[in-house]
Amino acid sequence: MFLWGTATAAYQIEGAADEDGRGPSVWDVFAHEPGRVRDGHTGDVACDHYHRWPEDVALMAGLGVNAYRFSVSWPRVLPSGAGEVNAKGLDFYERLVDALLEKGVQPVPTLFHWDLPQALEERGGWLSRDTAARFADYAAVVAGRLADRVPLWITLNEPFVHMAYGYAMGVHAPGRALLTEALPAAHHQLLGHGLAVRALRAAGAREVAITNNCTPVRPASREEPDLRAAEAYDILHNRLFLDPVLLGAYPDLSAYPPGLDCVRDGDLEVIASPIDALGVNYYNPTRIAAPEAGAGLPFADAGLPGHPTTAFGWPVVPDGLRELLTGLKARYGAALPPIHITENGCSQEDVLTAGGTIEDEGRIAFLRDHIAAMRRAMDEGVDVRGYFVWSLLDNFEWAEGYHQRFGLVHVDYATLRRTPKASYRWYAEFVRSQNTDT
Ligand code: GBH
Repeated sequence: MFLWGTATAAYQIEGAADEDGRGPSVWDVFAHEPGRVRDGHTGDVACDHYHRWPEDVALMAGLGVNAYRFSVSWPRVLPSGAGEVNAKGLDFYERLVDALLEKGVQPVPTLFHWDLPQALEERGGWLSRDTAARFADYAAVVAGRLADRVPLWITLNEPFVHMAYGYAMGVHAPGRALLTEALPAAHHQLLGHGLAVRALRAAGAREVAITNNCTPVRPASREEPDLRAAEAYDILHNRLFLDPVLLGAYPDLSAYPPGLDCVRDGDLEVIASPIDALGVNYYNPTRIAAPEAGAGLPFADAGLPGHPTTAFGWPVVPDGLRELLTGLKARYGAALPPIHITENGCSQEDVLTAGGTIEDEGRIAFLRDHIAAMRRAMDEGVDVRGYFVWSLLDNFEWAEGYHQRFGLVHVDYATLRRTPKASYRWYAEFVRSQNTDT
């Protein structure tokens, strides 16, 4: 059964930041620091999904999707990251999972979508090797409760973005700007992934995956410096997070001291623990040029002109999804597991019309064209098993606060009222038209 779904993440929708024993995460702390998030927005309330989840499950039932990717808030389950389990936190996810299953929606939980418990950040966060072990313990706790009902687990969401935005550039929590010295945050996340795969299996998990955001990389020109920069970006963005998982080896990082001198004997075997699927989040291709002299990074983003853009300014290049998927197959061959597109979508400035509707025709075209591109890759032999729209709801878009709207459902943040957009009706009709076995 091909999974047609939607996706969300805990900090972006749940709110209820201080309720029922939840501990603080790095995002609570970061968002409350002045100047970090646009207009000082925080996830304190977000979409209030923690209270309104029955309404959100009903919205999914109305959509007719057969899968929902959400994330589990680590500090809701383990308020200080390790040790004492908060029963009310686990109960919340159990109620959600049961309600989804009752509506025929397969629950696909992601265990880490960037909201590290603050207590672990204070012990070094992902720069510390210990966090990897704590992640596996947490995975075991959640799977101990839910493994019998969950068909597919995702360990990490986009470890590249968490490393790059959170540890290298400091524009996401925990706000560190270490440039290439952020690389240990890659290794420790990947080690945490591998240890979690083993913990999940031991707890009886059915299928396990990791979600990476992958991007096709295009050099800005055929000149040698641009080609070299594009290769560096491909290594740091794509291969750093896929080669060790699928091939058991890191790409050559000797050009980025201190590189990965934190890797210990045996780590790569753990990281390469077999997975059942690969989650791929696709937004757009990236065009890369040589950096300016003295820049802290070995590449520069050259922008990708000549395409329409989303409200975020990201280029809309549907065929990039086909290019990405066929490129993964060419690179990894038999080592590439079946793929789920775990996120794809766009932000738009969706406004309520006087009649109370939202006519997001641009989003409909975006989804239709990307699904068609995915199909072309499948026709070229790529094994894709699922597609999840980002996102079910408008939500807290990290450093952009509530300014970017990605939802199939509009959220009025003053009243928290949900209004399905035209794209919701389009996706509902589309999903219904699909054979369950396509
Ligand atoms: C995902 O990250 C996250 O998983 C999710 O939480 C988030 O809400 C969603 O996407 C939307 O942002 O500079 O024009 O080349 C996406 C990571 C990183 C993808 C930046 C697009 C660059 C666009 N993104 N990237 S551009």
